[in-house]
Amino acid sequence: MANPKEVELLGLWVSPFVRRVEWALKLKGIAYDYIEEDILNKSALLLRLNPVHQKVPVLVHGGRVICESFLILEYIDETWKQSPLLPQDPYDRATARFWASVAEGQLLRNAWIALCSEGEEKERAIEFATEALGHIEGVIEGKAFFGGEGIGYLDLAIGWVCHWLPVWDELGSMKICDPAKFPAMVAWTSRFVEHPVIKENLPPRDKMVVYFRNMRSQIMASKGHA
Ligand SMILES: N[C@@H](CCC(=O)N[C@@H](CS)C(=O)NCC(=O)O)C(=O)O
Repeated sequence: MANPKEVELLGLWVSPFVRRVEWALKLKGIAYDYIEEDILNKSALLLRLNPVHQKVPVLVHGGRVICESFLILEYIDETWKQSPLLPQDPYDRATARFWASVAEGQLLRNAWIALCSEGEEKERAIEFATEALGHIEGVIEGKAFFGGEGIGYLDLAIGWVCHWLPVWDELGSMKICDPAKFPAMVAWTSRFVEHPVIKENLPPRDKMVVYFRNMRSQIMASKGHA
């Protein structure tokens, strides 16, 4: 039988979805083996473990497989109770999940579309992303972290805004996370990246710029943009 304590993570260095899982494991002090995937040449292991989406992150715990980063965060929180990530109160838990889904479905999705598009499509995506960020600004106002005094589930869910969004903003010549419009979010990003677990587990910015610049060029070329 598989060792029930054994934890493995299939990941990709530049993925915000993978990093949020790593942050959770590290905040809780869970040791794990990390396996880097090449998503352009997916391993037989990844295809076997995540045949439905064929994406990282994939967590394997004692031989059992969990896919999808938000579900992995919930699994980690329920399996290792120390340093809880989700709030205890059911209403607060539902609210945290709601905002995580808004941040993913509206902010992240549209920030990515804005990065990889031009003209009207880009403008519309920036508008949707900005609107979502405005709602999220209202949630963080007056708080140190989305989780209250410390980092919680929603901080990890939105954490990509601190390190990925500025790179996308730069490469896409846009300013979705504008300090003049979203001062509370910008203050939160500074607090979030100062946490040692986050600070020590961010991909190098210069490598990210190269990676996303190439990815953007390929996507733009496939859409017929220069
Ligand atoms: N909703 C997924 C998204 C995961 C995702 O998109 N992962 C990317 C890496 S950043 C991937 O594996 N892409 C491979 C592919 O699209 O074929 C999650 O939250 O885990």
